[in-house]
Amino acid sequence: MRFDVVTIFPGMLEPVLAASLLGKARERGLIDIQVHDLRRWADPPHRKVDDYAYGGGPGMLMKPEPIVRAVEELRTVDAWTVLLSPQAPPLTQPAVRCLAGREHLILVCGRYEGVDDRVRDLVIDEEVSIGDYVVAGGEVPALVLIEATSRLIPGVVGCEDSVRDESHAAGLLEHPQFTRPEDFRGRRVPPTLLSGDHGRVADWRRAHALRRTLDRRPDLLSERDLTDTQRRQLADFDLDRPEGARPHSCAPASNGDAEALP
Ligand code: J9Q
Repeated sequence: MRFDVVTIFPGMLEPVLAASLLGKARERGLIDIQVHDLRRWADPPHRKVDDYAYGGGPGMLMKPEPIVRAVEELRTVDAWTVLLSPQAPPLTQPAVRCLAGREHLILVCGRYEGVDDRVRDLVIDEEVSIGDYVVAGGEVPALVLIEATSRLIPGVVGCEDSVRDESHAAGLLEHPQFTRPEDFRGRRVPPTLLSGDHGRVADWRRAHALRRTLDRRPDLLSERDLTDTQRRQLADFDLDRPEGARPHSCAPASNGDAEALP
């Protein structure tokens, strides 16, 4: 799979792409990632890539010419061009799977003030955000997209089991996990996990993945989606140490921002 990234900050991406999982996948020729400086397609001598917005207002927009020239030069017949921007639905694992099915992705990193809107009609196939929060530009979002997509390419993740497990458990959070020592500061590993009984371990993990999901991300699972087995597992939970006893987020419990909207 091939990625071409177009950015005004190429230096932000290279060190991350050279490290870890992605660096190894590139060395092994499983993915080909090229980072391009947008200024290469901007007019000399100043190579300006931004300009004021018609109608006025603060901040600069990305000029259309450099981006359109870049995509027209980089695109192949199989290319799919993605603009990283906050003005799009957030990326989900199904969307990542769809992107991973492409032969060639061209990723255009936007900046917060935005791009001249004509770029969208002319060369953008899809717009992607990574979530509802503000970052300075599309560079970190592009890295997120590349890493999430690359993990689904056969051979990129060393242990294929971990990719399969994650998709198998899709829709549920991971169960709690423990490594040595058995007793850490008086907190013991749940005895079932030490029992050596693979059936009981698997049941424990299923039950606790369910409890953790209902506790932390109830939005992922509505009551009516539960199977009979899951209802039984829930009834069996011991309630001395509810998972929800400690806060897991600094965000308001409900969507506090949304209720302020008209
Ligand atoms: C380009 N905030 O934010 C979340 N996903 C993408 C973005 C983003 C941003 C500014 C510029 C992308």
